[in-house]
Amino acid sequence: MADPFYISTAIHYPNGRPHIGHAYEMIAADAIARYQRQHGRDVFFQTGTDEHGLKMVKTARDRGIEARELADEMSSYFREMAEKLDISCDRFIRTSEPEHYAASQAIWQAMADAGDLYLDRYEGWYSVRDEAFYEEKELTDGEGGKLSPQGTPVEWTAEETWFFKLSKYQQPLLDFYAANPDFIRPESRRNEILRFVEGGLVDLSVSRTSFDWGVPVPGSPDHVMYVWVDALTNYITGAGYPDDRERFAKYWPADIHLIGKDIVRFHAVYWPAFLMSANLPLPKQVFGHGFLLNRGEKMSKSVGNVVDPMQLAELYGVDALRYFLLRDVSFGNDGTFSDEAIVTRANADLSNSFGNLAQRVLAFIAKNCEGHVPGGRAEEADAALLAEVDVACAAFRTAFDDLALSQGVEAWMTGVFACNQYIDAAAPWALRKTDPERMNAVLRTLLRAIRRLATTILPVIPTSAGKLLAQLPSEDDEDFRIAAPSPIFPRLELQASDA
Ligand code: ME8
Repeated sequence: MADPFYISTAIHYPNGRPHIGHAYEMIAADAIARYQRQHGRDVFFQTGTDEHGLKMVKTARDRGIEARELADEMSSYFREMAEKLDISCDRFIRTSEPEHYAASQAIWQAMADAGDLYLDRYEGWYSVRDEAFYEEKELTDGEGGKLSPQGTPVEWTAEETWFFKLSKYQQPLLDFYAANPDFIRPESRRNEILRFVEGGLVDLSVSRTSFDWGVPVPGSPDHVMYVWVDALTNYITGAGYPDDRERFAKYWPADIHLIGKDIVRFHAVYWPAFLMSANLPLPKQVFGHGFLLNRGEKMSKSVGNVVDPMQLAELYGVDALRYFLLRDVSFGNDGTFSDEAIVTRANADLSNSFGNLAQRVLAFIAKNCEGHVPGGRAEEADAALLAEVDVACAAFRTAFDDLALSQGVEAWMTGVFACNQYIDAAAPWALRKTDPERMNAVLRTLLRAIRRLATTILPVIPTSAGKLLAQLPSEDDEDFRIAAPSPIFPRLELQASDA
């Protein structure tokens, strides 16, 4: 039976439309999921929307609608975006689903049974934008008042709430990080979390009474769960917790929680502590990717530089956008984007290099060989090229196994360059009259190389690599006929997006 592989993205707040950061995270997770599927893993890939909490309540109130209505409307845009960007998720979860309420109440009950929840009064700072509690020592003074470490405003809150005994898990967490050095990646995020936990953990307020848009706390009808408790639980809801034991045993613990760098604390501190308390296995890895910057600038509604990923996909094509994001952003670090950068990268790599290579070879065979190339006379250069392509494809796989996505794509390009050098040196068009036997071998070699390269890059650009593969013969097909190719990687012109 295939080895299971569970990957999740963060679930996104549907308090507004999706932005390019959301798209980036889904695309990265999708490339990993597709890659693992291609290599035989039984993949479960989950994404979705995080619909509770004060931020949703306040946004809905400002629009004069109910939180549920806001969630229904906005969640549908996230789902549409996932479809548009070819995100191959197996489940799009919404935290407003009844099944998720049941899972959240079950983990709550397990934490209560462990003696880790107690009722007390909370007084402290809360950031609605981050949906996070902060200690006084973490705050800085801003113009309009105190600011969280993320630079968002905080407000003083005081209410009766349930507390989770987070302090009890300080040492177990430190022991766990020490025993599992790859639990938090990349290294910089791991260090950040180690410092935070070593600094001491205070118990966490995990319920709210001032609004009712959330999962009801079992046995406490006036309380709803703190949004992060139910949000994090989405990962096990999707894996079948608590009732579908077979499914849960298969997919849990998750292999990768892919999230952005701003929410590593929730995933690498709170979540494992909740799971330890409920006596459930911990995820294998939390990977905190970097942030996308618009021409080097942080995106924000007030600056007005928030970019609609659907518009970019519309202007440049889904695969050009996917390719750019995975190739140009060093995975784990921040990265910057602009219309020019997308167009330059897609034209250089996809249109001029890979696309042009495939187009030249296929068009030549369709036109001059009636679509069919017999065996021909092989030379050393042919095996040398295929070996180079295989090295490039193996380097792609090694990098993808290690989540070094941009390095993987870069390594793949070395295979494309090798083909372009080979075709220029072998010049099959010149051989047509002088040495057709040799020409045939060269074309065959190129068909093989292009096929291997297209197969390797499928997880990154699934539609266009799929279209190309559909035009190529499989390696052992002797009856193939190549038709005049339709161009797959058009040259892009710079457009005026909002970026
Ligand atoms: O944090 N570049 O939701 P969210 C790259 N609901 N990634 C970005 C980004 C940017 N500019 N801006 C945001 C939440 N992200 C919670 C998660 S999970 C149980 C609950 C990433 O909609 C961000 O880091 O604010 C996060 O991983 C994801 O987008 C959703 O952010």
